Amino acid sequence: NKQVAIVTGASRGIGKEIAQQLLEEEVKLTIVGSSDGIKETGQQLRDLGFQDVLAIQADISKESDVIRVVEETIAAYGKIDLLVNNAGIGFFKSTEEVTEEEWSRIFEVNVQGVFLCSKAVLPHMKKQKFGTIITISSDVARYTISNASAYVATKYAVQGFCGSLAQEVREHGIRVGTVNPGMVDTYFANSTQGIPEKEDWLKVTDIASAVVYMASAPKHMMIDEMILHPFAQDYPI
Ligand code: NJP
Repeated sequence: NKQVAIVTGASRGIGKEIAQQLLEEEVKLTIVGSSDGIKETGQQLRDLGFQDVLAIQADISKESDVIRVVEETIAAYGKIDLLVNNAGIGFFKSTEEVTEEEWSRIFEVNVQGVFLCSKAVLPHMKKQKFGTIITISSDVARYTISNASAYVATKYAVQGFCGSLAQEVREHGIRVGTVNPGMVDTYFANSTQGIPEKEDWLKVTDIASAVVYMASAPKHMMIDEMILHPFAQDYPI
């Protein structure tokens, strides 16, 4: 009886590695991305020999898209045991430079997306009295940084949402936790993965391993939060 998971934002970066590591654990998977790059990633994973990969192009900030993802997952695999809310966007600029559209969009994807995906899987997890929801938030939800007020605000919101949801659904056997990384070498905020400047940063494999550990914790154990930093990163404690 293989586990079934949905991973959002799996076209590239952290989400793609989470997808691969879950497949290595024999999890049946739906991967989600808003660009058609998600189809390519799905094909790459199948080319590695993983058969149970359903790649769906969907924008997690739109409820109709999210419902389609959940319906197609149920049609393919019959249940949902794990949701990994990984998709997220970010930009670094002064508060004065942030436009109203940029502010709205970052909240739509980072906060509303987490809400919509979590809401959509809950009935299926409640029915089987088991499920795990893991959200990739950020270490910036634990302190603050400059020139990222919009991004930081979304991650504080995510933290509040997940903590509250965790209490709400505990009686249904559903665990809700967050993985909060510092700087990770990905394509985040229009960056490029694998450039020499980011040699000391966390790697996508570090975050994916944390997610797999959290997801595979025995049912009697709850991991609320994992905070991971590059050893080289200076951060306030
Ligand atoms: O970023 P990136 P990461 N609907 O840009 C997808 C958090 N984090 O892996 O839509 C559905 O390489 C996009 O795919 P596509 C961060 O906040 C990071 O670093 O097809 N999917 C791509 O696969 C975020 O929550 C750092 O273009 C959507 C993926 O999201 C998570 O880590 C530090 C979407 C983004 O891949 C993963 O980000 C930290 C939508 N509307 C937290 N919009 C860090 N990298 O330093 C985007 O503390 N995607």
